[in-house]
Amino acid sequence: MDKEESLKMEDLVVRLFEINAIKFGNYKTKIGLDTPIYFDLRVIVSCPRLLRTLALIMMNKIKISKFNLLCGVPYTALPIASIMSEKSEIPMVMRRKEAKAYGTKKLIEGIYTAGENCLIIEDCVTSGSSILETVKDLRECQINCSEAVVLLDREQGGEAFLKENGIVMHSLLTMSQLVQILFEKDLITAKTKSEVESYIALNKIKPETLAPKEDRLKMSFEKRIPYAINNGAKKLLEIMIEKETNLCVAADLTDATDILNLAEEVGPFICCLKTHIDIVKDFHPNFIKNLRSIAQSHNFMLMEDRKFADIGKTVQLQFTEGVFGINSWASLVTAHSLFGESLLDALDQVSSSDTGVFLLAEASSSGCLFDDQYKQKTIKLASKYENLIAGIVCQSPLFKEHPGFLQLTPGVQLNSSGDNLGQQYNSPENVIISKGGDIAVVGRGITTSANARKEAKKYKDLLWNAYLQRVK
Ligand code: 6AU
Repeated sequence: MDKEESLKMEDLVVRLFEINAIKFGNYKTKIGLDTPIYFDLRVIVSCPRLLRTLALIMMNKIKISKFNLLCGVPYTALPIASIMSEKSEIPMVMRRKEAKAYGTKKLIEGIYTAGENCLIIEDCVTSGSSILETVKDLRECQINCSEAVVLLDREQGGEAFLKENGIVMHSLLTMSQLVQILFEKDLITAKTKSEVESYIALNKIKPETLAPKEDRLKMSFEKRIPYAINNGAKKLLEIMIEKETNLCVAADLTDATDILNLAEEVGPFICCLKTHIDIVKDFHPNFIKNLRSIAQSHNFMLMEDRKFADIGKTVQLQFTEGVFGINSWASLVTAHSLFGESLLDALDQVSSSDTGVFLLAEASSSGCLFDDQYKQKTIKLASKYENLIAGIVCQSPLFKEHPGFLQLTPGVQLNSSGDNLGQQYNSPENVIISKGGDIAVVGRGITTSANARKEAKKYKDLLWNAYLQRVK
């Protein structure tokens, strides 16, 4: 046994500190929390002996022989799992972070059979959500996962959250123990130690905000309300539940009176009326006044489909100024993610606390340029702005694990598969059940029908029944 293999826990902590795997300052965790202590074990691949020591200590923490598979949570824990596998001769499986777009599309690589018991290996646990993501994919392959061994428990709720999801976590160290050791070894000051301790005490993650992150598609709208951080999304969900409707009508008419008449007709059956205010020929502030009063009497929200896409300053002006003064009446607006954080910061600065933004991640139009990377980046961006973002405009279930966001899906019609300008339509059932839509946007399917009221009722019933079937 060499020097590293015989390390005690406190020596291990010191070695990790020396290689800069433990940092103090202002950092962000993977799930976006600010933290005065950051644990980054990736560097350990540069210290093979220490890596081996850690793997051996982790192996001794549990009775490894009861498992017939090992799986490290990608990526940091993969080398630790590899060494544990080599030492114990228990085979390993690997979870892909993204399914391959080609070939087998497998999420779990390696040889396994249904019913095998797999030990999960992870470096550091904050909420436990990374472990659960891995477990979810393993469980989909009928691999049993009920225990995880981890180096560091940040004591922020991960253990309880994992327990709720049927996983017992064995940790080598808690964050409090870690700072205590560093303090005793004179590597950090009493001030730093107490900063970390008060951070731990104040930053517990509530398990109920994490537990159902599994699949919004299976959750009822009632269950999703607590996850909606944005007030616009919250209000929309409340209206949807009260009126039993997930229909949004696109009032793409050019005459103000026609829009008001349409709003009166479809009002009882919708949760939201969507406008393109710049196509209205006879726009007048009175029109907005009347539209708002109809919205109030039938209890639906107004969404301006402005699709903001510009530098922050211009977007602010487009939102608040000009003849339309959008921010004074539309509590929901759409925006492209193309201009990134600066656009959302700009909107945030001039939004009321009830404004909700729907971010475009995909379009219904044929040949549009959104690629997979752009879609994923859009979801990531939205997750950083949970206060502002009410949902995502898209055509597929891109964000199953965000129950607080609503999926708004346009391109819905019963009697047509498209128009002559690239629009593509799906049926109401398809949009809700297969494509993941929470709210369907129907424009010409209703506005060009002889009886908008009757048609809106028909779409409302079909869409709501599809939703009920989805969550059943
Ligand atoms: O049902 P339609 O085709 O008459 O109208 C669909 C409405 C229009 C589009 O501007 C809008 O939905 N839309 C959007 C939105 C809402 O942003 C995105 C998209 O990908 N496709 C789409 O049609 O008002």
